[in-house]
Amino acid sequence: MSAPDAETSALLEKALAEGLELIGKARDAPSLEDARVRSLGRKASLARARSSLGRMPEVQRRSLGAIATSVQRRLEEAYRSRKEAFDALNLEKRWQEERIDVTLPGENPPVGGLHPLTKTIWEIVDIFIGMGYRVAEGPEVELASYNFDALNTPYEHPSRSPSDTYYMDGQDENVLLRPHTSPVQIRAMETQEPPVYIVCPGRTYRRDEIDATHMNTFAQIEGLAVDEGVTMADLKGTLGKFARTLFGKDLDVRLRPSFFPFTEPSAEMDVECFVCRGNGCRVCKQEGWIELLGCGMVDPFVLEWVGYDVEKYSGFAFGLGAERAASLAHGVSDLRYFYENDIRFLQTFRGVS
Ligand code: 2U9
Repeated sequence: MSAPDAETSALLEKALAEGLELIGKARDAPSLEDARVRSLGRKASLARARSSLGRMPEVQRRSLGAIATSVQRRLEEAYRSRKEAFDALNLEKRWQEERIDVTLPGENPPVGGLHPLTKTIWEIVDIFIGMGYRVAEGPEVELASYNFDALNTPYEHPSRSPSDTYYMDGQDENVLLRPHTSPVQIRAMETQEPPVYIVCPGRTYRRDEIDATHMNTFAQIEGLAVDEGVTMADLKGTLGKFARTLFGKDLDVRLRPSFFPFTEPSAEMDVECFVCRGNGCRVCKQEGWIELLGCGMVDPFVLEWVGYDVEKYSGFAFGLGAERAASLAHGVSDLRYFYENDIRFLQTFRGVS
């Protein structure tokens, strides 16, 4: 063996011994990678030995080349088996760290619900649907004629005053935010002949100082029944049935005379206090009765305005504030709670119908 052959052969032996030692000593994945670079990389002894092969005669190149290949294979094999061991170890570690108990109960995502006011409105509307009524809706921005003139409230009437109603700029007091849902009934009557049995829930607006019992934006539920031969007895029977369905089936109701421009006669309907049954308590302010709604027989002026035959048809109408109904039903002392969107308040109604 010539001198360069002996040198290369020694280099290969050294490459194998050092490589196996480096790989064997590696204690984790980074040090194994370091060992791989140092024993199998471009600057390793093995690579240097290989490069010297090119300068040798064919015979030596073949025999030393075979040795170099076998050194390379043994190093690669040593590297591979060590790497597999580390990978398995790493997998075990990750499995320990990332293991989850699929039998644990899941987290309940927060579930939304209907606003208490919406629930009350739907509950009230539902009672009337059960009695054969249909829901009618209309615009919140209305014409003064539908809000007032059609409802027997002429131009001089104080309820038209710009100071207590929201008029639209530049509309010469002809367009405003509706202060009641009554124009919805006017529009409904304009498009159909009796019989009319409708309930009209919706947002309404009045210029009011906000306090525990007043809002400038609130919700009303009004209703209208027009047919042949409708009387005050129908009004009392229908609205009494409604009040008892909402507050308690054995409760008494009473009508007290009142006044509205669009009904004649007009009345307020009280329901016996569902807390004290008429004895007097904090809820009914010692009255024994709770004021629930306003109502009356539709003034013939209103029926005539929409072109109905007042000799043939008569009707009754009613109106109530949704916030007041909801506050009574749920014992809420201040109407403002319904509009503050305080999640703590709203959450107390979860699941309550
Ligand atoms: C037409 C004819 C008549 C609707 C009526 C009331 C009595 C009433 C108030 C209750 C509390 C308004 O929200 S509130 O401030 N409403 O007392 N509303 S009769 O009468 C009508 C409606 C439409 C065509």
